[in-house]
Formats: sequence, structure tokens, C-alpha cells
Amino acid sequence: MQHNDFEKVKESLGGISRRDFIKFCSVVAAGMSLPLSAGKDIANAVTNPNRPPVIWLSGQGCTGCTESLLRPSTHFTLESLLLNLISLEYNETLNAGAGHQAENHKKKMVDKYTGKFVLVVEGAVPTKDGGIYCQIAGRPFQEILKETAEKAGAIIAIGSCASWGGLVKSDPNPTGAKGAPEVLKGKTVVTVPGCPPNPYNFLSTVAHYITYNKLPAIDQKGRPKFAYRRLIHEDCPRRPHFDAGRFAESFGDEGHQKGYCLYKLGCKGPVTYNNCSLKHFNDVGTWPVNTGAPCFGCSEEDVGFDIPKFREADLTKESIITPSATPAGIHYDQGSGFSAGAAALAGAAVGAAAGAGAVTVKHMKSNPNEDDE
Ligand code: FSX
Ligand code: SF4
Ligand code: F3S
Repeated sequence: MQHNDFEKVKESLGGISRRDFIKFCSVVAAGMSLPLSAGKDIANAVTNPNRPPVIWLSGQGCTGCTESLLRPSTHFTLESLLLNLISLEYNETLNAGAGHQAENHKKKMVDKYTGKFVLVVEGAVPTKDGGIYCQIAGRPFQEILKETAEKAGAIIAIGSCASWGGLVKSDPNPTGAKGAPEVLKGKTVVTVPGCPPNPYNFLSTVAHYITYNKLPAIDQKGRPKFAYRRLIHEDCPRRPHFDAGRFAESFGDEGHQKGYCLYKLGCKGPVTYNNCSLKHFNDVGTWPVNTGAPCFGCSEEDVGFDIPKFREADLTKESIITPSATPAGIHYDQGSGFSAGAAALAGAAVGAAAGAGAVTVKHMKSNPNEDDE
């Protein structure tokens, strides 16, 4: 990393040392299964003043995706470091300017960085009746999306709504909502589903593109393999209880209080591909299952918003459930200066070195949707 480039951004990173910043970026690299040495490349790229900007378009959603991204920035965490460094030039929720000023700035950035900028799509795209149900600056969202996508260097759909329609597409779908990949047929759209998704997975994807000028490896549904290649159930800390047949039968019962498996309460972990059980959310290190709530499959098309929340998951749906890779016992992460997401990653790296990760690696190729690299 150029010392001068780093000095310019050091203050916005809370005065972190260059050495520590490279270490943090190495954790991001490890999370994407890149060699630790890639940390230096990431550090160089995200502090380069000429890095490509991010243009963020919002359609039909609850803005939880933006909100989720902002959560970590209240504390000094790995995620907040990355968020401070992506050059977010347009986001309707966060723009300092408004109206013509904001629209003109977007046009300027799109023209200046044609073929280079990262287009992020949040929310579903209404297509019924000419797309009139979501208009921005007097124009249907779908028109703006298609026109901006033509000039983007990479396209990332953040959240389930943008990935495949999510909540908005649920029956009866009055606005004809679709996900961005369906609207932008023929284009590569990386999807980061979740309602909301883990900001860590999104920011890592952006960092990968900015560093290598290419997107990380994706599966057939456009999801980055580093985050979505395994079922939640495969790495869930409650998994030993599932294997032993110890279940919570109702909320608040003895099994629930003891941290038993939530399968009988409708947990969709066995049919949902995501890394929630490994990479918890933000600096409080939480995720649905460690709060006692069953996973409802928010990131999985045809599961979240389609299968009733408390209905038991169909265990015959996925034939590739592997034995648990986690040790027995329930473990709750607590927040600290170094976020739980980052700590989990660092832990994974250390664990792999110690041999514990070998079990995980053995089961890595478990997603039938993924292509061979
Ligand atoms: Fe959807 Fe984003 Fe769920 Fe909300 O806007 S993925 S409703 S968390 O926030 O699009
Ligand atoms: Fe965890 Fe849910 Fe699987 Fe039980 S069913 S082990 S709570 S993911
Ligand atoms: Fe969503 Fe389930 Fe993860 S509800 S946040 S996919 S644990």
C-alpha cells in the first residue's frame, strides 16, 4: 500500500495503523478463501484514491439492506473500516444532496466511471403497468436500473428482494415485482440474498471486485461461493442437539431454555444456504438462531416468504446434509472492539491451521447449485 494513500484515509479509519489495517484486510481475504497475503492487495486497492465508486439504486424494499450496512459503523469494526473505504457516490437514503443535485452527481459519476463503477441494486423491481409503482426522479425504477446497468463494471443485488424478489414478490405480488437478475437477463448479477443480508458478505464482494477487477466465484444463483456454499444447518452450534434428537418443542419450554435444536419450531437451516451460523451479524455477533428464533430461510428463494414460518423444513429436499462440523455445546459470541464477524473469521483461520477446519473443508463442496471453478 502506498504510504501516502494510506495517510490520506487514516483519519477516517479512526487512526488505525497501516500494519493493523493490512491485518484486518487479511481477515477479509481469509473469509473469501483467498491466501492471507491477498490482504495486502485488498488494502492497496481500497485505499487507492482512483478506486471505482459504488452507485446504489433502491427499488422496492424496506431499506433494511442499507440499514444493515450502517449498523457496524457505530463501532470500530472490520465492517466499518470497509464501509468507510468504499466510495459510495449515490445512495438515496444516504445522499447528502437531494433532487437535481443528487441526480446530476449520479450522472456525472456514471459517465466518468463507465465500465468501471459497481452498481448495487437494493429492493425488488416492479414491472407491472410499465413499472409505475416505483418511480425515482419521475421515472420508473426499472428504466433507471436497465440504463445504469448498461454502463456498470459489475452489478451486485443486495438483499433477497433484489436477488429474487423476496418479500415483495410474495403472492399476490400486486406490482409484478422481480429480482434484478430477472430484469437484467443476460447480464452477470452477483446476488447477496438475505433479509437483510450480512453486510460482511456484501462488503467482501465489493472489496474483491475493487481489488482484482473481477467478481468472486459464484454459484448458479449468482451467490458468492465463499458465503453461500454450505447449509446453515451444517455449521449450526445447535447441530449436536439435532443429531442427538434434543429439540425445543415450543417457545419457552425446557428444551428452548436449554438451547436445544429449533427444527420443530420451523427452523429452515437445513434447507437454506448461507453462512449465518459462522459469520454472525455486526459487532454484537448475533444471528437468529442464537437468539432462540428459528431461521426462516430469509435468503433462500422458495423458502423464506413462501413456506410457513413454523412448518418443519423438508429434510428430504437437500440430500447433501453432512455430519456436523461443530463441537457440542452452545456458544454465544459477545461484541468487542474487533467485531464478532471478524473474530469468527480469524477463528476459522486459526482453527484450519490446527486441523479443526479440516472437517469443514472436507464438506466444502456441498452446494449442488455451484459450478466447478
Ligand atoms: Fe428487501 Fe432491502 Fe429485506 Fe428490507 O431494502 S431484503 S425487505 S431487509 O431491506 O430489500
Ligand atoms: Fe440449527 Fe436449525 Fe439445524 Fe437445529 S435445525 S441444528 S437450530 S440450523
Ligand atoms: Fe436469514 Fe436464516 Fe440467516 S432467517 S439471517 S438465513 S439464519
